[in-house]
Amino acid sequence: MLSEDLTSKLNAQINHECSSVVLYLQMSAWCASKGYDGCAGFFRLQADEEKQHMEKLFGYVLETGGLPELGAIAAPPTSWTSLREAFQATLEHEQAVSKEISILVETALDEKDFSTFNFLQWYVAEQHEEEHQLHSLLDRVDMITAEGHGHFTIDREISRLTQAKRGQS
Ligand code: OFO
Repeated sequence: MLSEDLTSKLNAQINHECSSVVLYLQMSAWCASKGYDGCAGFFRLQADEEKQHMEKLFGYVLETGGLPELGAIAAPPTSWTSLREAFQATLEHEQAVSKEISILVETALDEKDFSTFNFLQWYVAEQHEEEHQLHSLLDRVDMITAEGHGHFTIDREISRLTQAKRGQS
């Protein structure tokens, strides 16, 4: 059985994952409206993955006798000044999610709830991978910008990366 505190923290995380879905869908829409179709595809895929993260948590709360509770989600920003700004915002968003996951892990450990601790390890690994991917993506964006090839090349690069990611899943 989940404690009341963990149930409420896991429910908060379900909502955070929903916020990620909404944010990345909006980013995808902004990219598409600018003609950055490669990046639009990348953010659509990110949104799909966040939905899976949300469903995993939803299922776990249910399985452990809790009641998943969905709350209000704040509207995301609708535009960014550049692709770099959108990717920087994505990295910062994921860093905030990593902190939320760490608090969950800490709570599970404090309560000696090893089942939840074990369940959360998947999220710890996922956050590591997402932050790593975004750091290397921002490095590529900076390299390309420095070389003066601009957004067209960035978009093509992101499109390749998205195809590779699709191939892995
Ligand atoms: Fe992007 O992360 Fe979910 O958990």
